[in-house]
Amino acid sequence: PFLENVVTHPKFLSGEFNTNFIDTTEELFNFKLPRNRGSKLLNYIGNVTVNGFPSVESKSKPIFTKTVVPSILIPEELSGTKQILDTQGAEGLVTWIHKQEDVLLTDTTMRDAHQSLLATRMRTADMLAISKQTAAGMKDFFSLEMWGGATFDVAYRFLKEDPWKRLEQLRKEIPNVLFQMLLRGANAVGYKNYPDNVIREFISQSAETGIDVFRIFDSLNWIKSMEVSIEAVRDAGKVAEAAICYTGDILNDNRAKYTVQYYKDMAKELEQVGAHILAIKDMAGLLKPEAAYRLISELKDVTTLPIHLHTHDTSGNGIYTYVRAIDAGVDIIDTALGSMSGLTSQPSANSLAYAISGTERQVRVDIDSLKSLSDYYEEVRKFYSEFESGMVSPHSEVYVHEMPGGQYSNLQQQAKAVGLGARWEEVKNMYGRVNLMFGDIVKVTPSSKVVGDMALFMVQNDLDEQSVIERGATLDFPASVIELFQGYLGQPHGGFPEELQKVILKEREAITVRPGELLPAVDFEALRLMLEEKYPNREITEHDCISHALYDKVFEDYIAAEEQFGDISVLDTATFIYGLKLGEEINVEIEKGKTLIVKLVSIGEAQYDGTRVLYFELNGQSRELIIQDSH
Ligand code: 3PY
Ligand code: ZN
Repeated sequence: PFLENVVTHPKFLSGEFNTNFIDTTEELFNFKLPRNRGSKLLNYIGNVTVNGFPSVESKSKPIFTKTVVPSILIPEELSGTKQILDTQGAEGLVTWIHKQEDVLLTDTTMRDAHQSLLATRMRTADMLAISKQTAAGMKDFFSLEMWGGATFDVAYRFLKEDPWKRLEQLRKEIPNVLFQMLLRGANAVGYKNYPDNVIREFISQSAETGIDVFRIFDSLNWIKSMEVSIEAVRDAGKVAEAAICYTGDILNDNRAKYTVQYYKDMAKELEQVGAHILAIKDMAGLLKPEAAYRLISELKDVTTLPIHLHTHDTSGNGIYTYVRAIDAGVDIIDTALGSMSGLTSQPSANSLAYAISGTERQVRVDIDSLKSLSDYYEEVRKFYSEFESGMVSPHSEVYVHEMPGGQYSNLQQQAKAVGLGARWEEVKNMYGRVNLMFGDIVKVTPSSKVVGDMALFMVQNDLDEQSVIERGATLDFPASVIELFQGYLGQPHGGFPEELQKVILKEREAITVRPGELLPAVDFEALRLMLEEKYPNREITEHDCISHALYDKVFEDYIAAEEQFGDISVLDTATFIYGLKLGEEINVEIEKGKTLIVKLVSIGEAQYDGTRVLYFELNGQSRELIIQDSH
């Protein structure tokens, strides 16, 4: 740092210095910033080494193979669907989609795949490392779903990184393929309805920062809750992809609540309210192959919108479903890279490409690139193995419990956290029963979370359908359950079961209007002033304001972590999750050209006050750190 201070000093650069330049220039000895950053980083490493990472049980750091970024040729000029949207607008893009004979693909590796397999824990660094290769290797893809859903709050909450930065950084590296996000309509990227101006502001900033295609859904399929979002996306000049959430089984006459006609009516209405593309969002993977053929064929009769199909491979029937959807004329489908596919994630792009090769409709993939990209993620996935659900083969019982793929590993973490890890089978079973108690509702975030909360509550308290009603007056139902039955997430198809609603609400009133009509607008100017006052050392951005409006506590905890540890996104993932082993040395590039060499030398015995002394070497200098052991 000293030499650096010298050679970057204006006096040195100007050449106007003499032999006492060093002695008389005090600021050359000002190393505070890097030293401070180093200490913060050591503080994080020391903490995670001693206390572990939330919900990671393994005590010792496994040995990982170094990830290898594949050598995919990166052309100077890359042009793809992004350029079509940018030059021809959403309508132009839709016309282009209609002209394609091939089936178009959306890759979900950076969003739904890790949300569904790894409890959403994949860090930006692991995506960014392969972003240029992604731009080249997937240049013919329709889009990359890389944002939204649970990635937004998990980034702040557990990864201690800013989701907006992820979007900015990836956008810079991948200029050619449309970026797609999952937007929960009036629930944005959260678990509750927000005021309309928050939704508008969030969409406008997402569009500005790099999102092109917004897949908008409502967790109860209530179109009223989707309209503000659809309009805001259109206003931003982006693509409004409105989704029908698929539940039940259109081929089963005993599940008569959600029929083909129900979905057709919904499709027509979504077209009327301004959708550019129609998505079928099969979040749990319940759409059986022949049902897919029938549903898409019949939807094509009532709408001219391109159809984009999303499924999860939990049952193992995903590729079969896609093949039948392709037969029926589906326009776009969602896949993940091989090593991040299958089980609760999307079906594999690599497998699908082989499955349909030689048939009439093709997918435009460079199979060698897909293989290389997949190989990279095969190694990356191992860093996050502690967040895997333990599912190792297809689970056909998903047709019974109907749990969304994106919820599976997350609810399992939640069950562990409340001490129900060993009763996971019971929780899953209860999940299906709660759905029926609730009147067979659409289950997708956040309604799926409510069903999950109720299932955990019932298992924990040894309740069943009958005892909930009988003992209801004395039960403290989870807040999310009360809010659902109050109508704060909107209205389900067919209404709420009345008897249960009374039991849950007790004296509380329920609403039937759109919650957004009642919620007061957020005053963003006042919010900015409040944040500026609270964090005088931080330059408050528009992104900070909207994030605070969505998640005040999560955002403030993130800022606190950032103040305590600095920017920990620079750490490699193995160290981020497991800390350092005794004697281990790592290089951390804290910014371009600035590397810290960190070595853990010793960990002292726990003291009477629960602290331990850790010795590190930081760039060769000994550093002592006192860490509170919270075990
Ligand atoms: C989400 O909203 O996060 C989902 O993935 C729903 O399927
Ligand atoms: Zn999904």
